[in-house]
Amino acid sequence: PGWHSPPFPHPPLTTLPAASAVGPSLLLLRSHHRQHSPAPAAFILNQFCGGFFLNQHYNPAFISLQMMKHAWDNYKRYAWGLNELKPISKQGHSSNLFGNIQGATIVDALDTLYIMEMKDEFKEAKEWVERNLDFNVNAEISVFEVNIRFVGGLLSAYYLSGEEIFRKKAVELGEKLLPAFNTPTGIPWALLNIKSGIGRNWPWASGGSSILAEFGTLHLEFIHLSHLSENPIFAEKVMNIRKVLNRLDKPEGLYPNYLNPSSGQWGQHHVSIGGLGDSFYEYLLKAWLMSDKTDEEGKKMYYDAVQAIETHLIRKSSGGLTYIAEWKGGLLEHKMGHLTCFAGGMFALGADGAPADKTGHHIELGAEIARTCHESYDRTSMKLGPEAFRFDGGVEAIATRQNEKYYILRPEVIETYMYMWRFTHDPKYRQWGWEAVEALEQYCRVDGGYSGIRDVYSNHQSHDDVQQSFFLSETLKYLYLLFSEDDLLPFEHWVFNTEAHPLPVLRGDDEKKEEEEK
Ligand code: DMJ
Repeated sequence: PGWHSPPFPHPPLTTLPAASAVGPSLLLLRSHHRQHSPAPAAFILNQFCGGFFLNQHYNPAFISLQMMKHAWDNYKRYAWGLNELKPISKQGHSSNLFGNIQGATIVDALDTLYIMEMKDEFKEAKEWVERNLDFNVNAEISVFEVNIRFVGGLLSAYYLSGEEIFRKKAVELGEKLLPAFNTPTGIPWALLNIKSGIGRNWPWASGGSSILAEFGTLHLEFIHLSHLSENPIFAEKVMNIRKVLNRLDKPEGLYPNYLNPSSGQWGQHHVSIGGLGDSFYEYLLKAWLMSDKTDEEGKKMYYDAVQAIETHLIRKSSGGLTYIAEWKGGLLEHKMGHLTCFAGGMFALGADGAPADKTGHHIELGAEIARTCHESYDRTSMKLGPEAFRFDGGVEAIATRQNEKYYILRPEVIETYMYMWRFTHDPKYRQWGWEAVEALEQYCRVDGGYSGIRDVYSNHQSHDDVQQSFFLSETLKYLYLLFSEDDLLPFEHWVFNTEAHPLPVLRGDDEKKEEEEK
C-alpha cells in the first residue's frame, strides 16, 4: 500500500495554471481530460418544487441549491453543533453511535458543501470544526461509524480544501481509535470508550464477536492516516486484519459476518452482502484501486469473494430479477436489503480489473442489480425503496414484513445508479435518479428538512423525524454526481469511502513523476 509515499500536499496536475493558489487536490477535483457525457434524454420536471421552478434537463443545481441547501439550512437553524436534525420536531437528534462526540452532520457534509461550491456554508462548517470539534470526551462510540463519518469526512475535507485543521483533526481522532485494536488477535472491538480506551463488542453479536462490515471498513481511512501522519501504525493495524482473515478457512469461500476477536474463530455462519457484511467487500476492491492497483492481496481477496458470492448467493427470480440472497449455515434466505443495493455499483467499479473475459459480465451483474433495486422502488406507493425486500411466498422485490417497510433516506440505490451512469451512459440511470429526486421532494421533504418514512407502501406519509447525516454526505452527493459531468471527481483519481467521502488514489513516486512531466 501507498502509505509510505510522501504526504500531501504533492504537486497536482501541473499542466494546469495557478496550481499554487489552490488546495492540494483542488485541481484533481475536475480532471482536465474533460469527457463530456452525452446529453441526457429529454426529461423535464415541470413542477413547482419548494419554491424552485425547474424546467430543465436533470440539473445538478437543483440538488445543491434546492435540496442540500434546505437540508443544511434547517440543520443549522434547529440543530447546529448537534449530531443530526429532527426535521418535524425541529430540534437536535443524538444517536449513541457517536457517544457524545458532536457535529456528525457538519463533518459528514463538509466535502459535499465543497463539491457543490457552497462556499459560505463550507466556511461556517470549517469554523465550527476549528472551534468546537472535540474528541477529548468521555464517550463510548462505534469505531466503524466514527471512522467512516468523522475520519472519512475530515480526510476528504483536507484533500479537497488543503486546510491543515482537517488533517490535524483526522489524525487526532485516528489516534483515539487505536486502543480498539488491543485484542488478542488485533481484530478491533466494535465499541470503544475514547477516554478510557476500553473496548467491547455489541452484546447481540454472536458470542462476543466483532462484525465483518465494521472491522473490514477501516482500511481506506487508516492507510490515509499513515500517509498523512507518516506514522505506519494505522496501516499496520489494518494489514493485520487481512492477515487474520487470510489464515482462516472460509466456508464455501464465503466470509461469515461474525469473528471472535479473542479466539480468532468465526461466530455464526451468517453471510450477507447487505448489513453486517457489505462494506468489507467494497473496501477490498477500493483498497486495490486506491493503491493505484498495487495492492494485489486486496484484489485477489475481492475477486475470489465475488466468485463465491456468485456461486452461492446470487439468484434469479422467476420474473427474471437478479438478487443477492443471505446465507445462513448453508441455507438461503431470499431477502435483499436496501444496503445490498450498493453492490450494483461495486460490481461495475470492479469490472475493469476482472479477468478479461469477465469484464462484461461484471458490468451486466451491476446493471441487473440496479434494475432489481429500481423495481423495489417502483413497486411501492411512494416510489422509494423499503429497508428489505423478498423473493419468496409469491412476491418479488417487495417487503412483506411491516418492520422492513421503512426508508431512512439511504443512498445505496442512487449510488449504484451513479456508477452505472458513469460506466454505461445509459440514460435510464439518470431517469431513475430523477424519479428518486421527485419522490424525495414529495414525501420526505418537510418544512424543517428531510425525514425518513415509516411505510413506503402506505398512501399517507408517516415520518420518522430523523434527517440522517448520510443523507447530506451520500444521498445528495451521489445525486449531484449523477447529474454532473464525469470529470467531477474522476474515478481514476478518487475512490469514495463507504460514506461517500472521496479519497485520492495514492500514486507511487514513479507514477507521480510521470504525471508531473505530462
Ligand atoms: C452509511 O453510513 C454507509 O453507507 C454505510 O456503509 C451503510 N449505512 C449508511 C447508509 O445507508
